[in-house]
Amino acid sequence: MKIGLVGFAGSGKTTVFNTMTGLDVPVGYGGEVRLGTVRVPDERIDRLSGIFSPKKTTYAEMAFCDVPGEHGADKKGLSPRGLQQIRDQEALCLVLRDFEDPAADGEADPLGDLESFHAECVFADLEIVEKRLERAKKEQAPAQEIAAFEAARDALETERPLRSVPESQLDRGFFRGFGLLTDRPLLVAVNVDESRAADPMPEALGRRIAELHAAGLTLSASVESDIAALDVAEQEEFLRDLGLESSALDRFIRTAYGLLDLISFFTVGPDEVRAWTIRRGTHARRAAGKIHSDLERGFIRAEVIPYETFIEHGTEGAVKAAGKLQVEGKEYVVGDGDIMHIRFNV
Ligand SMILES: Nc1nc2c(ncn2[C@@H]2O[C@H](COP(=O)(O)OP(=O)(O)OP(=O)(O)O)[C@@H](O)[C@H]2O)c(=O)[nH]1
Ligand SMILES: [Mg+2]
Repeated sequence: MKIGLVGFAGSGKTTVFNTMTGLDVPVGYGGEVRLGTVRVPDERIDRLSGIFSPKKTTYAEMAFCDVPGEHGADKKGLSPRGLQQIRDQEALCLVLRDFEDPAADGEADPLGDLESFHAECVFADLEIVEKRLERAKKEQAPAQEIAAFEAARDALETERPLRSVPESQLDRGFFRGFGLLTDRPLLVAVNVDESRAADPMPEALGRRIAELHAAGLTLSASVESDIAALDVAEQEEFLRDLGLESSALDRFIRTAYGLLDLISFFTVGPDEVRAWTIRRGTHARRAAGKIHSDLERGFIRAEVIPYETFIEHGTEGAVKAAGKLQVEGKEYVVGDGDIMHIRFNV
């Protein structure tokens, strides 16, 4: 599962990517598609680790892909190659330039860039959908299939992203594997100038992002990269001077994680406190299989303590004594932050 950092040339994608991954990919050059692993910050894991003092603490991870912008003549266009690189991503994080850069062509225009990117994606999707619709009609495909393509075409013709069309009006089963861009979850990161790092999201941009059924946030990539280079004590002072409460990068990563509909459950003990990643809606038995296939195969039951319940009582013993330990079967839908202990027999 990977999330692509996409956008036009020089918007700050690689700067964000380097800061998140700790890698050192050259900035300002376009370059190749790069994949990196990012630790998902989680205060709950910090806290559990403080309580259990385990030998090892393991955070959830997710993969980010740095997709270079296309430099050159048609600067706001996307070439077939560029489009393909974007289609390979499961969710999109559009980085918009909102800082002045003498090396870039023209003034920063984040709203204009958002519109251009959206228009490109709509156009690319429409081309695919129309072709499929034509073929479905020719081959006398079932009525539902034709209706699904027509619903998609109607949305796209009015420039609505497919992600805004509810499941009840669009049978997505017919679109699997087409790589439709406007159906991908979208996070819009407005990369603002250092001097505006603490400013809220400009209203017009925020409104448009909401209309596109996307998530949005502002950050200053260069500030984030400066923060990452400091030690913890210095970081706090630096943030305070800028009028920031916390690094935007953590929020960015967490939002991206949520965008993929991912949640974490935890295992705790003296050896390791660990976050495990699952899709929202996963059943206990499947979730157990994340830890080890034996746990899925020989699953008997899950002993579950929601994170908040654990914090309220302080220890596993106190939770049990209060009668709050949940004993759940294989069909239990695991919740975000559940502390799980799997009983199994193989
Ligand atoms: N002032 C300022 N400069 C930035 C910021 N973010 C990136 N830059 C600069 O903008 C230039 C382009 O940054 P990159 O991170 O390489 O941008 P990119 O989106 O990866 O560019 P391409 O991959 O070529 O599309 C570099 O010189 C960065 O140092 C920022 O928040 N503020
Ligand atoms: Mg780059």
